[in-house]
Amino acid sequence: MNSIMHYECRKSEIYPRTKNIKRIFVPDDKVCWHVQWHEYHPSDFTSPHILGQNWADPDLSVADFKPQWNVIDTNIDRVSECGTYDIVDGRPRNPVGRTGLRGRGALGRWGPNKAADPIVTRWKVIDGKRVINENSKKPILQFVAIERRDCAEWAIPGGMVDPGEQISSTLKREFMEEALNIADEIEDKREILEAKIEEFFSSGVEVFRGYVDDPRNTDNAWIETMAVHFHDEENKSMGLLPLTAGDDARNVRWMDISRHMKLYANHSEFIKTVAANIGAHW
Ligand code: RP5
Repeated sequence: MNSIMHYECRKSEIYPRTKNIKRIFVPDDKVCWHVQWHEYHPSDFTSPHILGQNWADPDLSVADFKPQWNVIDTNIDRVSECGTYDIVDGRPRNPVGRTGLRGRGALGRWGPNKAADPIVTRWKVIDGKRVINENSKKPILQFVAIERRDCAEWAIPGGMVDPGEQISSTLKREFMEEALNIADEIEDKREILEAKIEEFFSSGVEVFRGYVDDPRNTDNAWIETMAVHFHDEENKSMGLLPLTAGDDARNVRWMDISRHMKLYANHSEFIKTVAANIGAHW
């Protein structure tokens, strides 16, 4: 029995980034596949914008597309952190349960879609002193948050792992694209930034690995991530870099960490772990 639950994919009737693709409402007690629900016949939707993309799987009807499930399939990681997932009617089945929609939705891969989330933190400092929260008496930590262009929600600047890419590279690449807008920098400055990131990202602490409660998840495709924490204790490296939003981010900033943050998907759970690990205010 799987103890993970998903909520975000059941909150809204309309599928993200569509006008009229509707999910069936799935109550909590019907999420689990083992609970019988004979009337469950959700729509089947795969966004046209992913068809034919080289970063996405072909349709399962394509004759020479023969994915190997639950293994590293050539250079695509189709292994789930949730354990072995079932293949039903030729399609991977979401290991957490029903989502109210079949197909891949807006996700590129059938089954697990692997992402990486870099959590970059520094202490909040004013006039050279760490700011302490008066209730918890703990210092306030800040992390680099981006405002996602697709839904205007604040999030960790994560992204999808490219085929064959090391997760350590995805973490750096996504951070540089979304929080530093490295693509728009002139070559000299880009090289300096890359060197700084290389050094700063050389020591990270994994805080989460597994299923993301992402609103795009469907019955046949879902996001799994590895979230890694990188901390600038003395506010001397990353803490000083000017942030510039780029790529899928329309804004970027240092955000004070607390239980009141409203973040995309279940990103606040990852940040909560970071705060607990480091003894920061939550
Ligand atoms: C979330 O979506 C992951 O945790 C990651 O932050 C992000 C990856 O998707 P894109 O930002 O590439 O759309 O589920």
